[in-house]
Amino acid sequence: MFDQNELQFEMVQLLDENGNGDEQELASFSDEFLVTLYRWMRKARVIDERLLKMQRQGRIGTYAPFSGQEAAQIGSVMALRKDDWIFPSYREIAACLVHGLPLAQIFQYVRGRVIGKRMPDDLNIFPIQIIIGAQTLHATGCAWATKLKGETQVSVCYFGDGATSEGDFHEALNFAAVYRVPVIFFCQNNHYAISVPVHKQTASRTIAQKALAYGMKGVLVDGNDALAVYKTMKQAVEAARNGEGPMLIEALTYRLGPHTTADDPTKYRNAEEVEQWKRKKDPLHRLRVLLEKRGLWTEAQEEAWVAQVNEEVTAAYEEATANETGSLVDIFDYVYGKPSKLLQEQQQEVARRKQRKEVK
Ligand SMILES: Cc1ncc(C[n+]2csc(CCOP(=O)(O)OP(=O)(O)O)c2C)c(N)n1
Repeated sequence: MFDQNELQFEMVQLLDENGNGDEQELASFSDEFLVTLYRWMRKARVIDERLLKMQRQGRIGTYAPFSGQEAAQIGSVMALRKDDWIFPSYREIAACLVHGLPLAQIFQYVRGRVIGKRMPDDLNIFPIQIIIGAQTLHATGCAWATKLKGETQVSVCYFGDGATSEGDFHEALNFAAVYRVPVIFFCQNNHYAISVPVHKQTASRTIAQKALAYGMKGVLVDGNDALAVYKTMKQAVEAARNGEGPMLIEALTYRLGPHTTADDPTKYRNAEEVEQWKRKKDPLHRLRVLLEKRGLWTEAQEEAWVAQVNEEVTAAYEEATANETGSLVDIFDYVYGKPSKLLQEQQQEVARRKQRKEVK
């Protein structure tokens, strides 16, 4: 009889909470790589904090912050080739930036501009997905197409723990494994689907173990350890490129902020839990300690880098908002190919309000 308690998924970790790890293993990462990785993570944190403030100032719309998840997103994207495909959800802003999406376009997205969802042709990034889990199927489909065409790109699908409760997730994994397509399912288990804790989403001890039932490899990795994420992803991508089929990676992490700017996390999480993750497990702190030990980073460099990123953010915002055109009336054009009667009526109502200068 199968006993799920016998299933032991050890968590891959290279760097502990104090920036220590197996010396030989850590020595395999070059100074240059570590600095680039840290600079991206610090940059992403600054951008996230600025976006949160800008939402409070009314400059952008509802926003889903990713602070706490930088190691999972950046560590994983850095293991990819530029032409590999990524399938982000609304929380994967850092992943998109590292894969090449300009910051000005992120502003267009968070300001609700249609162009914000239209990915540049030279980037292999699918439009940011809001429907939970839907991108798992798109990723499987894309990977299947790649395989049929004899191309070598790998598809990487990002989603949260909540998405694993959706039917799409199970269909996507099943199909991907049966057809051995080159796709990596990368779950950022940040412990909550809005207010619902992960233990109410699944009775499995881990999300990684779900892979076994589909006949693919599953790995549980410390998602706040950027080096462990990078190494795990590198192995998964190489295996997929070599025709070994899909893999499910569960990166255990924590969202430090609210689900979005529209909710209050104090209603469903206790302060002590959040403090623990903030103080002890911050992914930036852990990597920075290692950098400092190697003499690669100082407080002065940190300050200069933060100041530079802040300037970049301001410039990107100004670029994105300089020539904004369009009106609220236009959004109805993009809901269906052929608009329904109800939508047409709503559009006309908004147009009337626009004439009365009640909306833009
Ligand atoms: C199909 C679908 N159902 C419900 C929602 C509403 N919704 C938005 S975010 C969210 C929770 C998602 O949690 P998770 O998958 O863990 O991702 P996270 O937000 O933590 O990154 C839900 C239920 C949605 N967007 N799509």
